Amino acid sequence: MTFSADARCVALSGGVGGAKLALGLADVIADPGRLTVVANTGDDFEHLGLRVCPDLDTLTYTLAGIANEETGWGRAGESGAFMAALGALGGETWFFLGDRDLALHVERTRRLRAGESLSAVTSALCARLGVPARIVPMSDDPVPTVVETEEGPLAFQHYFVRERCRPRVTGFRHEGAERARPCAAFLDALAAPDLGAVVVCPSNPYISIDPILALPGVRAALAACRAPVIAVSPIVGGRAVKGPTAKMMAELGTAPGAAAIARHYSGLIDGFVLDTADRAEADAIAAGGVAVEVTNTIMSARADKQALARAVLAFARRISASAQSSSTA
Ligand code: FO1
Repeated sequence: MTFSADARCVALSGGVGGAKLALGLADVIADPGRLTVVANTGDDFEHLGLRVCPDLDTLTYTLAGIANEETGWGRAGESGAFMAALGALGGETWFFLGDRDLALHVERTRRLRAGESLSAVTSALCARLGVPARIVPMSDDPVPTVVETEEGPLAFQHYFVRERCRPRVTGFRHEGAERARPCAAFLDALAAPDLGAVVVCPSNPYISIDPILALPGVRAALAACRAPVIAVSPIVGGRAVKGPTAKMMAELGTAPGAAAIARHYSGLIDGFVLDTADRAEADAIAAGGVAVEVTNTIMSARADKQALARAVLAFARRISASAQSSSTA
């Protein structure tokens, strides 16, 4: 299917960087209801008795227009009375839960305990917050990421927030992935006959995208889908736009760069988008057999997010058109 005005789009995403492109896609797609954003849930954890789903929530707040633009996570206009009161009682305060954000964790936890699935709760809360696109957790089953470090294994948020990504990484485990089932809405979106593009957002490949790819059947569904699969590089000029991607690559023995990200996704993607700053890497990536698009990938303003989304969808259209013309030649 060529990406036409009424085509569907699936985006695979982690938190902050991915949410920026998801917002751009929701803005430029003719009907944002035809955009399905699949969120990594490997970062999820139980904290203070609550179910916290950071990437799902970053996507929800961003697409609802209520995200904290400075941190990228949490809500705008947030206050910290609960955290301050908890700290005064000697409670755990290493993971900041703002007063408004807390409401989401309390309500989600209540509904999960009452027997609703994570996807049902997410869909209901997104509707309440006015999210125009469909946000789907990768799975209703828990698949917590464990970061293997030189200091031993660490639960994801202990590595990321409590230890501030300091320990040297040696690998990752996606616990329970082999038994988990991808959400039905995720697989249905990939199987849609009018799917025009699958976008792998500029998220950390190891901790945001690999957990999604680790679910049984996902790689096969991506290979079988009718649309081109396009990844956007989270690395610009050898550095991560945000977060520890470059640090992790270096610790795992891979020189951080756009070409290394393209190699990471080899066999999965049809197209790769890299930043103009990395133009010199384009030929090497194309030699690996994927189509390449060079454009500005830094998304500071809303217009940058929309411009990148338009470029990605136009790229998908070109890849589909050239596949169609070579199959009819
Ligand atoms: N990241 C931090 O660096 N420090 C925090 O205290 C923190 C709290 C937090 C609360 C809710 C939420 O949805 C996200 C939060 N994050 C925080 C971000 C988050 O843990 C990470 O950015 C992601 O897991 C990585 O994608």
